[in-house]
Amino acid sequence: MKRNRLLTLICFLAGMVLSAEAQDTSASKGTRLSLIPQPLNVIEAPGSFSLKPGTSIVIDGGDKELKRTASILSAHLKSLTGFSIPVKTGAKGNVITLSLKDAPDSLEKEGYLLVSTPEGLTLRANTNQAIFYGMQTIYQLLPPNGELQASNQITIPAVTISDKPRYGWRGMMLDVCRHFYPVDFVKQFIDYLAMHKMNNFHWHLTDDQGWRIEIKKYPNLTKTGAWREGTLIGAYSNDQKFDSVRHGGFYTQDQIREVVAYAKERYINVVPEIEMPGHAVAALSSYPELSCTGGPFKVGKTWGVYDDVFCAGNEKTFEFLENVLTEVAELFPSSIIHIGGDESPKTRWKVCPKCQARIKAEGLKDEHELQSYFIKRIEKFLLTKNKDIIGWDEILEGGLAPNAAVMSWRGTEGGIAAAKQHHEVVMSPNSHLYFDHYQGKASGEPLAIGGYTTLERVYSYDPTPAELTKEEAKFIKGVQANLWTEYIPETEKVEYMVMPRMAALAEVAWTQPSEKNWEDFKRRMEDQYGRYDKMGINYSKSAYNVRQKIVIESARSRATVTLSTDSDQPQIFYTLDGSEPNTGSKTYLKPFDLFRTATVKAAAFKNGKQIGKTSVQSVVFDK
Ligand code: TNX
Repeated sequence: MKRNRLLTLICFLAGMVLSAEAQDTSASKGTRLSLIPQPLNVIEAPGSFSLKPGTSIVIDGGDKELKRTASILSAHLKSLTGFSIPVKTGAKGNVITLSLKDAPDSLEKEGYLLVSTPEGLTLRANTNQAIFYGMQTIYQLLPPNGELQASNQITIPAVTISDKPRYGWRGMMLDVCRHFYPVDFVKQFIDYLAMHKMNNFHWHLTDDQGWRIEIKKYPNLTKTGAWREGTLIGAYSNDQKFDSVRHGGFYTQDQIREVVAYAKERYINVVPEIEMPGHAVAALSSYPELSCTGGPFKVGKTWGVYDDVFCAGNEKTFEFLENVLTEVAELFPSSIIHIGGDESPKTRWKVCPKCQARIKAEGLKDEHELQSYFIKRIEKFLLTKNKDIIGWDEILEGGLAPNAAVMSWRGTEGGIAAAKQHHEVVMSPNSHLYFDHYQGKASGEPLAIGGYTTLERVYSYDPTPAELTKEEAKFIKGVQANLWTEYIPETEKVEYMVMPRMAALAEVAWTQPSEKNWEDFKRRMEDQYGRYDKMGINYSKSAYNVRQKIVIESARSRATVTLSTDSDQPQIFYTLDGSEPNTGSKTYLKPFDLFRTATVKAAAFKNGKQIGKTSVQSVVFDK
């Protein structure tokens, strides 16, 4: 009888998962929840589940991984409540149940079902990975502030959540070559991915300015290639100046294994990137015989694209790369390896006798086909190691390797072309997902490479291009953002550039378009900022900066000013006389008109305190 009731409930909930589009759960007024990414289906109910002394976590017996997840949950809840919530394999009373049994098939591999009632809280899924995601949701159901310790009870609102992700590849790339970050920070970065329900960490390990992975067979890669004698000061310009501070570092193979294991415990796959044939100056400084000219070379001190690349005519290049990739394939369990392929000038190849001989011998049309030959050969080798390849969209030029997946960065065209050819695609266009770009007006931001990618712009991105048919769209495996680190020397700045845009990315990657809602996202972000605060993350507060849109109508000698932010219902105050705005200044309620020269200074306030930077815009009326 009891079991029948359970089955009925499960069938009902399974139906709920499938009929997600019919429900409108987002932006529900009066909600007590602030979940990021927004789940597929949320039904709130009155009442709540209470964590109190005597509460326990019950798991299925015999599953070690489930036990580990339950212990993490237990430790987290203890840190909040002060009392212990033990993990058991059977208990009655006030319990949190984590179970891999009886979860609806419709949840697939990464979906979970969470039911919180005054009687208990139950989390079900088909895999431990999905239980882990459900646990992230439980964390977000807890009050985000620090007042928990005071009471002897914490409540979790009564709610039924059935959830699963939109895409199977939800990731972020971190470039550790332009600037090197210690292992502990890499782990922290992985923690950030995990809390946002992401599952791929793309680790950009080799580039012109540094080789960052120990390769036993080629010690010079890290003896020479991991260090540069200085770094460009300030922004890239024609008149470059360098500091003379030796910069570098690398990860030993033990450290790599440690990071991979750490990520695995958080259900994150680590995709290593070994760049070829371009972005290879650090490798060529270590082994100049692998170039077309023979060198010598120095590890890059400036940014951009270097002409010296691996020689495609030299058999030694392939021997070297195959040996490197053999060690890489052993270190990383990932079924896919990133081989770069971007920004590889053909300057040297055009005049290199060996490269030209190869073009002739292989019957290739030009240097683009030579690059295609290069990548195909590497793909063939990696298939012997049971690894597929993914490369930047330049690998389309001269013909895609038969099994290659494409990472579309120069907009979405490469991704669209690859999907049409039935190759798998990960979207990471620089138009929306380059977190090295400015997230606010440059004058109010630390130095960045360029661009203008606000929180709202990230949020607005849809990884599945409208141009694709339903069949072709299946090849869009997912989405990731990239953090290139030319201008990011410190880990604090990594956090600043990545957060909170990672929250918007998480929702782009996880949430179905029907459940996305920018207005509601801004509301939920207020609690997310609280979570970041508690974790001590140096996130950017640029979403609180006021944007000024000024539309000039010359015929009427009128300028209309619209003020906005990327935050929830900001209180905006402004002045027109050049003075600093404060809570006594004019309150912004709606767009207003100017008829004479003015300097608009505006800022957002919360509880009487300024929360964003003051934005300044002058409007000059000239007779
Ligand atoms: C292009 S995106 C690059 C990187 C730079 C980045 C800066 C890509 C595949 N290549 O080497 O760091 O632009 O935004």
